[in-house]
Amino acid sequence: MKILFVVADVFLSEPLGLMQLSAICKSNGWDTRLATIRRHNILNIVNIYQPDIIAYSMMSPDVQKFKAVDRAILENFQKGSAVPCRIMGGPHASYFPDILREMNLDAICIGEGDNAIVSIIERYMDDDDFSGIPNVVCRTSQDLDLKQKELIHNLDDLPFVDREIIFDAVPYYRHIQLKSFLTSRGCPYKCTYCHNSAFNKEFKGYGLICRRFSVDRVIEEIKYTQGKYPNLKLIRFGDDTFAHKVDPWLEIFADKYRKEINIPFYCLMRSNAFSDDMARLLKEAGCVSLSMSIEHGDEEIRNTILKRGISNEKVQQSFEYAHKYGIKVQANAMLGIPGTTIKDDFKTIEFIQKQKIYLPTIGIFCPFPGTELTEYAIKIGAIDDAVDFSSHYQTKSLLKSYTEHEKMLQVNMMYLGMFFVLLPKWFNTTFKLLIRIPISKVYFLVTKLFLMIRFWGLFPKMVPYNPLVILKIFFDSVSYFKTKKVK
Ligand code: B12
Ligand code: SF4
Repeated sequence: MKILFVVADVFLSEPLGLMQLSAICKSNGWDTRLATIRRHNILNIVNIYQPDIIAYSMMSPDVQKFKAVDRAILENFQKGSAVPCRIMGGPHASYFPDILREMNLDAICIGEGDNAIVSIIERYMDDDDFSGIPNVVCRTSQDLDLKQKELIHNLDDLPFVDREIIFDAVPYYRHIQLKSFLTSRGCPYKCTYCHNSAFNKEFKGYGLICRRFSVDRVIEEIKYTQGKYPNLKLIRFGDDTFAHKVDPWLEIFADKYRKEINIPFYCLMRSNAFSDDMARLLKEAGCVSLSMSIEHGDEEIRNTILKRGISNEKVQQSFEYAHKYGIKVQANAMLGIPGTTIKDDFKTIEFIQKQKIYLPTIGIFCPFPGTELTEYAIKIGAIDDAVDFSSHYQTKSLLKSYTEHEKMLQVNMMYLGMFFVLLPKWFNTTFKLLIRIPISKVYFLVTKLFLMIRFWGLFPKMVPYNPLVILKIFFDSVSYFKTKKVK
């Protein structure tokens, strides 16, 4: 049984969900391979590899790219032999199940696919229908609602993720000294722009939403990875929120990690959980950098429209703790929130400026399907029901509530803001003048260069001192950013 996974791209941060699925398939004795739309000629790979199953893992901004690839595959097979079984999982299928019909797929997976993929393949091998499999909607389903749902109850039962599938697809990644791990699944918060609130509603009543691997299981996987890839110099914990409070799990983990692993790490945190004690514990364990989002500079907007539940004071304090313990922080913020104005965007820029942030990253809100904020944007008439969010990433706002001039200002604010917020306040007049000049493409280039340099600091030791690998990463980054068109 041959399974070809297809993703839009892999770029420095590994797709852990897919790597988990690949490990599960391999542990069942099935062969897997990965192809990326940006890097590979998918049609060639399909023709050479001859997969039984094509398993798409897709995010919403990539819908058009996947549809084009899928069309090409179908046309290719119409000329010859039987079409492989085509299934899809990941965020888009989970929150926009209409994709099943739009692409006429055999099945889609909503939510976790660890058991679903095994059942799909087994049924396929038995020439059986996919109906009734938990978390799966298939071509013959009457409607797109999930009838059977499940969550993975014991994460420790999962095999270690398959890293080889990435290295086979993008060989130079083998030399990257950063590797990602998960210590948990699920997030209890209700941020309206995030998929988690929708996920939590869908799977409420099917077991614990927030689950952790045991400390020993996490340590064991890292040791195994270290043994297999001795160039492991930096760890990225990809959990949505690495820790919610200083609890026994975290204390035991911090202690064991420091004693048995002792590799610097990066993780994602939330300001409300980042107390002095938390900062000290993480620092002692080896945390060198983290991501902690601000999202909006106005407390009211942050807590009513975005439902972050974090005061300005708490945000400020958390950055001070990070600073106190020498942890570098990357902080995300969003412009163009539905129901707000361009003046509110300026508030965000000014608020970020007051914080001690190593790498501020700014984006423009994109109405992804299935989220509460998208529903709100439709309700207040800021977008139509059928907004085309595809290919929208770091491009101008899709909201009707802004004029074209305001959208241009936002794009420039997003690009230039990332480094202007690090300058003293008296640069603000220059900033306000510069964002009025319609040269977004120039600002885009300047920002990307700045980001590349700062990422280097945020992820120390990620890149080996090997000129060939450094060049490869540089050109790969340029090629990656070229695909992010400025609209
Ligand atoms: C790490 C991460 C990244 C990494 C790695 C991406 C990756 N492919 O994993 C990077 C930094 C590259 C990234 C980039 C982006 N990301 Co991102 N990312 C995440 C994050 C935080 C964690 C992903 C993860 O590891 N999850 C844990 C694993 C275990 O779960 P999983 O990946 O979902 O996989 C499971 C299921 O989905 C399913 N499954 C997945 N694929 C398949 C395929 C088949 C066939 C089957 C049966 C099942 C199946 O089974 C898996 C195991 O249970 C998620 C939030 C989240 N918690 O999911 C956002 C998230 C996926 N990202 C998101 C977005 C929007 C982006 C960006 C577009 C930029 C942005 N900031 O807005 C970019 C563009 C990516 C691109 N096209 O290149 C959105 C997607 C929303 C949507 N509707 O598509 C999410 C959900 C966050 C959010 N805003 O709510 N991201
Ligand atoms: S804290 Fe992060 S992952 Fe959790 S719901 Fe909010 S945005 Fe999503």
